[in-house]
Amino acid sequence: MSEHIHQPIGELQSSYLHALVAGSGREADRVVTAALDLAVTPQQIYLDIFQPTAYQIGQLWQRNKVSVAQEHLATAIVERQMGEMHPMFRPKQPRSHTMVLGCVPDEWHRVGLRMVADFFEADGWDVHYLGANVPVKDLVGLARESHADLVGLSAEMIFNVPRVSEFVQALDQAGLSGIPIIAGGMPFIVQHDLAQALNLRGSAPNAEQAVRLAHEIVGTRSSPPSPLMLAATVLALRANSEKILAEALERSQVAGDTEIALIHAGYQYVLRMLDAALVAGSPELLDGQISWANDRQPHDGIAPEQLFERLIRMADTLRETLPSPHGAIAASYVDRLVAQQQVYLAG
Ligand code: B12
Repeated sequence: MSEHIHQPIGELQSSYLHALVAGSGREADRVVTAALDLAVTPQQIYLDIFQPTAYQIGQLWQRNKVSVAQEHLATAIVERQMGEMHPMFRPKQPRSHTMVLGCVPDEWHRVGLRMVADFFEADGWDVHYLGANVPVKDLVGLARESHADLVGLSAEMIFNVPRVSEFVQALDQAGLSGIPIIAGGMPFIVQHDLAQALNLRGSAPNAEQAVRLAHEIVGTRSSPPSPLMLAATVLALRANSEKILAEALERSQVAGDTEIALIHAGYQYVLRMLDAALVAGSPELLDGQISWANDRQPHDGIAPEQLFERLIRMADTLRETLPSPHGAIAASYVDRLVAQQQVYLAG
């Protein structure tokens, strides 16, 4: 680590380009590890290492200096690493906002949109990322079903700009014109007023600015869920408690956690506490549980690190098992415990 300590991000980026051109996933991993060791944030790794490198690979391909195979391999490495880094984009605070993200039909460049998705997740949004080449009617359908607060479209190729207009019209025809739409991709970077011309709420040249734009559009406050919504979340939690328990246990087993009876009892306890806190509409009600658990659980053979991992697993299970937005609301209560346990571990 010390030999890298003065290494500026530009140097890491050129090492990364070198690794990708050589098609070496292992070398690319070493660059990411070095960056993380230097406390470069995952967000900076995306924007200052992955994104410019992808652009350079494009230029090299354009000039016939790298082959299609090299470009495909490079992109596959970036996408693999993004998948591995995804847990680092864990939300710090929930927002109970939902967004749907998709590339327009015949748009195959999905890496940029996936970055946007991770940035929104870190910002606490409930994100539905659909990837490349999404049929207009299906994107509209999901926007309706998920009660999306925002839709984000990606169009990298100029010839796909008309598909953006088609989506705007389709959303309008479905009676959903109230859902704001933002977009991104090369045409929006080149032509700043394109979003306006297409009747969109805006565009952004990168994932960080996309989140900033979204805040301007839907507001920055993380408004707490209404009492009615909380009541519906409690019902969803109760109706799905067995499923949640089974899923969380399975995830624990897959992760190599073997003390199943103990974990089962622990998760049951968490769900009961969560139920109570949701009924009260008060995540603060759970706060004392963390110091209690850290005092008590070592006597049951459970280390603070294990508690941390298990809470994360429960939060993820809630988020992914309960229907939207109940998953996000319930998970946000457990996320609060995860954050407190993180502080406990650090201190
Ligand atoms: C990888 C790649 C591919 C891969 C994509 C695979 C995948 N899984 O995504 C494949 C092989 C499919 C491909 C195909 C093609 N490609 Co290509 N490709 C690239 C390359 C090298 C990298 C793309 C990338 O990953 N960029 C990195 C991301 C992070 O950057 P980004 O997309 O700009 O995203 C950021 C912002 O734009 C913004 N953003 C993006 N989406 C959104 C959405 C919202 C809502 C918001 C707010 C913001 C936002 O935020 C993102 C994150 O910060 C680019 C080079 C380049 N300049 O991008 C060429 C490039 C885009 N491709 C190009 C070409 C020509 C093609 C093909 C036509 C080639 C061919 N003959 O088949 C096809 C077209 C396919 C199609 N119909 O879509 C050209 C386009 C040139 C031009 N004048 O438009 C480029 C620029 C290469 C070049 N220099 O010549 N390509």
